[in-house]
Amino acid sequence: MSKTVLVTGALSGIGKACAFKFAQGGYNVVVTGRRQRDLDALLDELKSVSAACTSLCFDVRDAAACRSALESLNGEFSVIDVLINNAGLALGLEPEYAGSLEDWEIMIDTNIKGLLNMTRLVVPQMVERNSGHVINVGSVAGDAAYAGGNVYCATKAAVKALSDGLRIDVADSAVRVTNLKPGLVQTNFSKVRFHGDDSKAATVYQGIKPLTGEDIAEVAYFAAQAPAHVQIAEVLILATHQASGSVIKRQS
Ligand code: NDP
Ligand code: 8X3
Repeated sequence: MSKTVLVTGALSGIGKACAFKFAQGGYNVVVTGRRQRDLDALLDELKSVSAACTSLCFDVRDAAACRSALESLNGEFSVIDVLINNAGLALGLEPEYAGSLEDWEIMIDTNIKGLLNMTRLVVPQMVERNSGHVINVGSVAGDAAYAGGNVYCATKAAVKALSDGLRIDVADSAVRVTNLKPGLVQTNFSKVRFHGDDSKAATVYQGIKPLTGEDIAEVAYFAAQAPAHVQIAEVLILATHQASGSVIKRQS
């Protein structure tokens, strides 16, 4: 019987690439996002790869919406074997003393509390079944702060702590926990960070070949497909000319 993966924030970037990679690998796929019309279009695309896919429309910050969306799953989608906590964002790159309180709240509510909402709802069944895999999308930003990264970096450091904590809490079961820590990945990420400013977003990837969502999906899939006794606990994935969150060698 095919396994089922649920990917949050699957409408673009890393999440979308994961949805396709797991569909190609024969998984039943549950994609989640915030716009039903876009989810319908994504399902049309995914159905050319895998017949077994469905969508859930909700905001990961809304705990009640997360719950009712998950409760609506049935048939081959009702048992989630792999949860990919991917939905997340950065907003702003201002110094910590000058940032936007609203941006901070959105990042904390999405990147930390949204991930917790999903973990709290999905993992009890995994523990009960003694089987399952949680793949959290953290970041190199969680390893060390970089200029202007402050709150975003803190949320990704929290993803590391929550991944490590969960791994301890499920260690007496066969549930596995992976923290993926990408560096520069060219997605909508920077456009969102700069509130829709395309030209500012483009400068982030100037002079360096960035990673793609597909590069990260390959690693997520590798972790999920590892033999049951192998737990890929954490992976740092950087572009070749990136050495850390703040050391990036650009060609002029
Ligand atoms: P994208 O902006 O392309 O994708 C982010 C996805 O998350 C979108 O589909 C977005 O949906 C969704 N999302 C955001 N907020 C919510 C919410 N409240 N509820 C539901 N869905 C939401 O960027 P990436 O693919 O790059 O980002 C995916 C993850 O990867 C994030 O956690 C990010 O922090 C992390 N990451 C990204 C890196 C990069 O360089 N790109 C590097 C390291 C980590 P919507 O369109 O509705 O906003
Ligand atoms: C996204 C990567 O370095 O822009 O998490 O923070 S970075």
